[in-house]
Amino acid sequence: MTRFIKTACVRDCPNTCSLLAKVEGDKLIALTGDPQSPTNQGRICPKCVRYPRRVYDPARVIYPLIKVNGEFQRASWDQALDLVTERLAKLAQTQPETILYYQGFASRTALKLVNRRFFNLLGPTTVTKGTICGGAGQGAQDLDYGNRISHDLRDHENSGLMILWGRNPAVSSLNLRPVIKSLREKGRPVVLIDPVLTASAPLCSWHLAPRPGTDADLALALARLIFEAGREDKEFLSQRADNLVAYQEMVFSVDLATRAAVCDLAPADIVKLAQMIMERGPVSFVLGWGLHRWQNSHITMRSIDALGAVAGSIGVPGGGVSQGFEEYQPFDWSVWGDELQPDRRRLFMPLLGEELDQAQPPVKFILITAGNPVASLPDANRVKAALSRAPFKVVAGHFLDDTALLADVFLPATTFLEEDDVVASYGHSYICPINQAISPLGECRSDFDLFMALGARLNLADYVKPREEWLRLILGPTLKMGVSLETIRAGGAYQPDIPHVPYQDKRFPTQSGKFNLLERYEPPAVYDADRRFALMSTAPKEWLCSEILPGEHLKILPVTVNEAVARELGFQEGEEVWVHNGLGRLKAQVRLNPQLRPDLVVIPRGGWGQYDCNVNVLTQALLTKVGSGTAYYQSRVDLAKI
Ligand SMILES: Nc1nc2c(c(=O)[nH]1)N[C@H]1C(S)=C(S)[C@@H](COP(=O)(O)OP(=O)(O)OC[C@H]3O[C@@H](n4cnc5c(=O)[nH]c(N)nc54)[C@H](O)[C@@H]3O)O[C@H]1N2
Ligand SMILES: Nc1nc2c(c(=O)[nH]1)N[C@H]1C(S)=C(S)[C@@H](COP(=O)(O)OP(=O)(O)OC[C@H]3O[C@@H](n4cnc5c(=O)[nH]c(N)nc54)[C@H](O)[C@@H]3O)O[C@H]1N2
Ligand SMILES: [Mo]
Repeated sequence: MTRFIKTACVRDCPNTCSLLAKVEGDKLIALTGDPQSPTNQGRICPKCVRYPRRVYDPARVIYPLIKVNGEFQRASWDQALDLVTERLAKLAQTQPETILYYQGFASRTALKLVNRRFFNLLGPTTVTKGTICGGAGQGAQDLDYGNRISHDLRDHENSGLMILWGRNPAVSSLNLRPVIKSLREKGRPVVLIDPVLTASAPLCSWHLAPRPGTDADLALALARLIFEAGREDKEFLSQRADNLVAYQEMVFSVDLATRAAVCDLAPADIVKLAQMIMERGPVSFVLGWGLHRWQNSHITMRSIDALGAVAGSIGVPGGGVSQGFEEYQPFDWSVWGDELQPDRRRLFMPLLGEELDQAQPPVKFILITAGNPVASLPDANRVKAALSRAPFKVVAGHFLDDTALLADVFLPATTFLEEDDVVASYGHSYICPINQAISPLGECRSDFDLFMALGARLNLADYVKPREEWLRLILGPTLKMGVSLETIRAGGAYQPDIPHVPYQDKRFPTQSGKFNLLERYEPPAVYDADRRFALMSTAPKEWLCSEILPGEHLKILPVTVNEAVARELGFQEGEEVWVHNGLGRLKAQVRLNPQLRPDLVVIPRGGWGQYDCNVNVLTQALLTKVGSGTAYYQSRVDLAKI
């Protein structure tokens, strides 16, 4: 008998698509987009279409493994959990700070909140702080608005002009693509600002490719041109914004030619864009994660927020500077339990290698769920070495990826098709159900069941509760607003407290109640300036983060290079070269592109080191100055003949 079960994709992606799982007997046959979903409206991305292959891939590990003399051996859950709890219990009593919990970004569901609670109940264990995903944007926008809230996707339809800034919707934003199409059909321009010539460029009316990391200068130059034309939103700036004098001083302190030189754009192009902003409003600025991965990301993001204010975009239908949503917004964060351990040690996730090397007392036990830090964190060689040195590692996941290979105990996790849960999104405000479609494969267990089992073994009072009970506790704030769990399970519901158009009353949860204009410019931070190319290790179309099937890794990673530069260096199309810097080197195959900026190369992120496909052997572990994010795109490399 064929059944269709409503569920949603839980991976780190702004779309969080509602899905229909087609199931026959207990077998997942296919995933399709849920046509009743107001967000993806039946659409589905190629990665989700292929996901059933991931569920059933023969390389998926579906039994617990314990490493004996360097080799993994199949074990029972009891054996694995006995080993884990024996170690945990001993350290929790004597040196809880030597226990580290690392929670990755692969699954962003409601019930994941209980994972960290377990470690908080155990004592002052060590956890991570900072993020490898979107921290910089949230941190920067919180400074300007008091709280980052974006315009609903449906409101973008009201825009007169959309500016996609550091975002690659052809790859990462399935739900934005119909909006882009519809705006263009209505004759409203969509401008892309991205140093890289991406697959999104053909979807847009115009593509501007500034020097990487220099967008703040572009935003400030645009603001100056709008002021000079006397077309700024005077009412908002004078009544509802703070720091106007300092901001204007900063804007006028540098002329157009100088700013244009910083971002390596033609002054005439900046003038043209300024004219579009003045004539085509309301303007929606839609920011991507490419802007997050720089030490001075906050300056970029805040100067675009300020440009939005100058352009009259804030709190206006069809306007806004939209960057994302808080995916844990509908849930009760106190379940996380961090306030139980205010004085505990926290290691920066983006600097994990260095942090582990320097940790005193050293970390002795690491548990990793839903993450593959060796492939995903910057400075992979250091991360791998530091994790290897830690005496005992437990990894819960799906495959023997680079991180799992280092584990002493591997615990087989379910995929979202095998679980009941709820998920919200950082790209929209629709809460989606995760309804179990099939039984867990082999002996796989959800993280939830794993932590309940650990909690039971360690007698953690008040922690071991049925799934349903935890879900209702976590969803407390949403249930209180009148959305029932049953409604969510039946398909989903919008978060009632998130407006289509935020800040329409022009009141902000900042100290003064006003919008904060950026006061102080900082030039783009430079690292490794002597190396020739900026390394853009961006999201590829074919896979998501490091979720690649063992059989589907490329034989060799491509490195896209400007054609003229490659010729000057003596490289041919298809040639294998070393991409290198002070951190490491990677063999890659040259792809020539005549239109790419000459000062950068592009290599897709997510590949595994065990297949020589990990670009993060070349990325610097650098923190963003605001939001504790990761400045991946600030890394620089050279190319060399093999
Ligand atoms: N297919 C696929 N989809 C994905 C992912 C994936 O790996 N594969 N990853 C998911 C995740 S985890 C996330 S966080 C999102 C990310 O979604 P996106 O933000 O769309 O992805 P990125 O590739 O990180 O960056 C977007 C663009 O920013 C550009 N960029 C980099 N630096 C700058 C800069 O200084 N200025 C400007 N203007 N642009 C810059 C890059 O060239 C890139 O094309 O996508 C999600 N979706
Ligand atoms: N060079 C470079 N590197 C980057 C980026 C970049 O722009 N450039 N972007 C970064 C970004 S935005 C992100 S979000 C990160 C993502 O990096 P990570 O946080 O490492 O996440 P993933 O690679 O998606 O997943 C890792 C593993 O989690 C396991 N998993 C999936 N679901 C579950 C589950 O429910 N439970 C358990 N226990 N395991 C599960 C899967 O086996 C998967 O292999 O990568 C970052 N890395
Ligand atoms: Mo991400």
